[in-house]
Amino acid sequence: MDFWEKLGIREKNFGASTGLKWFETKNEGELKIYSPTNGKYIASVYQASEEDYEKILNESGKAFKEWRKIPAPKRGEIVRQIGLKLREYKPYLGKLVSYEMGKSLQEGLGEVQEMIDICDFSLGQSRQLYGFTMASERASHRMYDQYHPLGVVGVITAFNFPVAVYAWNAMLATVCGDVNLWKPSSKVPLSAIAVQNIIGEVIKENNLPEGLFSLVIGKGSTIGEKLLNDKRIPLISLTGSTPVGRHAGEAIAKRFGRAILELGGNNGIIITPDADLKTAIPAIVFGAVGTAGQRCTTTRRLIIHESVYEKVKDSLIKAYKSLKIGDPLDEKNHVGPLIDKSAVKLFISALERVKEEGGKVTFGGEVLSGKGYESGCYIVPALVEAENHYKIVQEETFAPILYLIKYSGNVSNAIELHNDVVQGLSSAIYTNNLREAEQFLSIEGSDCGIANVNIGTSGAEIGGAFGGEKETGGGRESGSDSWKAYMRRQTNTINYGTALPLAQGIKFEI
Ligand code: UN1
Repeated sequence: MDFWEKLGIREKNFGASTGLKWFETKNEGELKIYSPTNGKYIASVYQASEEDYEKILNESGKAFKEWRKIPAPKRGEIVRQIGLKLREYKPYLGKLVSYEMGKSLQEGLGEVQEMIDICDFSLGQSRQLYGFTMASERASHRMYDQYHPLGVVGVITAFNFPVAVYAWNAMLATVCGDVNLWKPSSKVPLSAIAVQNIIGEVIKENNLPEGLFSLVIGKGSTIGEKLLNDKRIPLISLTGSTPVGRHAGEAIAKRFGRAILELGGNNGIIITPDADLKTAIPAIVFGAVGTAGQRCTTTRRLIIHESVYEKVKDSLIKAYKSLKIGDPLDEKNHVGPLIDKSAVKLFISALERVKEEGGKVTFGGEVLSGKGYESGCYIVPALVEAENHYKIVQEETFAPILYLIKYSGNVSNAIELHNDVVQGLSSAIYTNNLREAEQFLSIEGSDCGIANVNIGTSGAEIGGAFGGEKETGGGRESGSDSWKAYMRRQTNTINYGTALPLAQGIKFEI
């Protein structure tokens, strides 16, 4: 397979690196990676040891002391070069992401494009790490705030976005003067190794220090726990499920570390009587079955007005019937496999549970077998008629199950149902009625971190802040002013006068 050789993936790979240096530990177990697309073995990764982890942290600490002194625009230049390399490797890396994770080739390439875009964004940001100047209440005083680099940033990523989410964090952190330690999901470590190799070229060409970009592939129970509890890591950005995030958040809070948590979503789209179904239907289908329902932004609930319910349901059934399921590297297919067989089990058991609660599977739900489906990870995306209060509907099942939920009356009722879940990541409304749209975006509207009108819930651009409320964890990464989370803020007040006026008018004379 030429594409993974181009990316420096070998038959056996090591799991710990500080940049160009790789640690050659072999006794911590070997991860064997099979493609969910065809069940075929790809390559293996030796997991990192706790000793490797310590060595990495040592290097990172040293690298930070150097890197923080480099002017931010010069740090931006390094990120610009990473963006150029990614452009060069995009066809190969996109393909590897698709082959290792199982998302469509278009989406694999899209992930690499997100990396490129965040490099460009971060380059611009590198000249804009500014604070405010405030008017001091005291004469001859100047007050302002400034942002300083934070230190080692730990980036823990999930299997569903093997490369993009790392870049959202790492490229910003890099221009902010931080150094990165990446722990990718053990389900997709090869894509991470490929990225490490690509960045390695920039490290080499610029003679950058070891420890600026480190990678650790290892067990959650050892390496993961060390990261969470490590006082030398002031910020951890974690993408994962709500239970994982709850555990991580507690551990990080205990040591007063900072966390950017991007956890589960239970994203809904409201379809009002005024919705333009011509654009709504493809948006819903892409949102529900894209990445085989394994995005945190996947559309999971459709809250449909009763007057258009049957019409929407019929259109969706028709659209779902036309979906081509199969090898995601074959561009004619719309839906690839789930990540592994345990994900298939969760899909099946969620459908069982919704039936027990009174729901009706209107379409799909089968596990596919036979030619092309040998991996056992291919399923038919499901449409399920359900009610919002069902326990299973309240949960995030990481699979393509779309719950069709009926509402009556005005849009306030739909919003109430929409917000009645514990998660708060992404949301959307389809309507051509200005009042409904504005209400959805108002203080009485969606309680999510992302709220859209007439587009779906997934596929956010990197320019906006990404993340959500409630059990989604409250973190924001990527665009807007998310960069601030990767720096420490300092308020500075300078007295350039000859007197000592105190704030709040307090008199103190000696
Ligand atoms: C995720 O699923 O963790 O908005 C991230 C989207 C993508 C990112 C999803 N840009 O769907």
